[in-house]
Amino acid sequence: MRKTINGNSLPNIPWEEKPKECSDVIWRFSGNPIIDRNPVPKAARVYNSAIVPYKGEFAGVFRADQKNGRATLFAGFSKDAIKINLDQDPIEWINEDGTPNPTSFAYDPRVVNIDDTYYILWCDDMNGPSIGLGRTIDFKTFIRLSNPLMPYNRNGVLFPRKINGKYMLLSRPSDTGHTPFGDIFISESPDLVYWGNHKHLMSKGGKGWWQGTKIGAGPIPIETNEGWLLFYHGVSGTCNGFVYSFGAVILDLDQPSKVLYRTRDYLLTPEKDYESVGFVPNVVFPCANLFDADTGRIAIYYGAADTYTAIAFTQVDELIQYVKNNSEVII
Ligand code: BMA
Repeated sequence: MRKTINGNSLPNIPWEEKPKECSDVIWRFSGNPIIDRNPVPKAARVYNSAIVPYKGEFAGVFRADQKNGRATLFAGFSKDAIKINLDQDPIEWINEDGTPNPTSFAYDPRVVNIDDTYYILWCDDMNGPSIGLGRTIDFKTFIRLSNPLMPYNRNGVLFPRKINGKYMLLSRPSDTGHTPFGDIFISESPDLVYWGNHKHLMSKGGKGWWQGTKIGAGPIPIETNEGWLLFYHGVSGTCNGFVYSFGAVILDLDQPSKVLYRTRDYLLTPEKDYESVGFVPNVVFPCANLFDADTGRIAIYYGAADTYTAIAFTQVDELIQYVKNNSEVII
């Protein structure tokens, strides 16, 4: 039988079958949250983080807010992608020539493996929020590259391969604060240095109030035979502040600037205590997914309440069917 996901088999990703009483297409890991407060002395809260397969096990780049409140990135390793061994100290970024090039703040990392290199994108400080880009091959030495786009911008997500000979980048132009607006755009580059052919990809809003204020790309898109499957967060404004939920969209494989299907309703919204109580209540913010092409299992890693790291599961065929059947495409 033809597999739906075009990717590697990864039978060792975390997985739990859907509970019998669950009628949703996404369900939470019973061991959530997987990272509690203060996991190492310098990290107070670890959330909105990225994990990838690495040498038969897993490695990642984790957002940790330190005890001075500043957001920083830490590397971490894991045998099972559940128990994370976080480094004791933040990543020390260097330039290509080895000179130090520290970040003043860094948050919401995404990591993508292209050929032998792992590229990291994060929200960087370039006289205000912008998209940072760096690379590593071993999660020990981290090299900073030039910022792909002008500030102000957040939620940079790179596709896992070139499409029609170009690297493709999703982003969400923003402001310097907590940004009360925002759509997703797509840009392309031949070399990860020069970016252009910028296009608007999708708007906030539609019937779904859950995504009425702003949206932003989440984990690295998954290549399926129905298109690129991308989880994204959607934000609604309430009397009590923003609420972050997430949904999914399917983009055309050869022309990813074309939206084929998009969830009308959220897939996951803050409901559990670890999602609705914390440093910033009512936030689920996905930044990574692990998947097994053989079984179609997907484990989504999301930050909860800007305090914890959690996992949710879905199965690709069931999810794609759901998105197609419950779609509202808002360009
Ligand atoms: C966004 C980002 C995320 C955070 C969210 C909720 O602007 O800063 O890191 O999870 O706000 O506070």
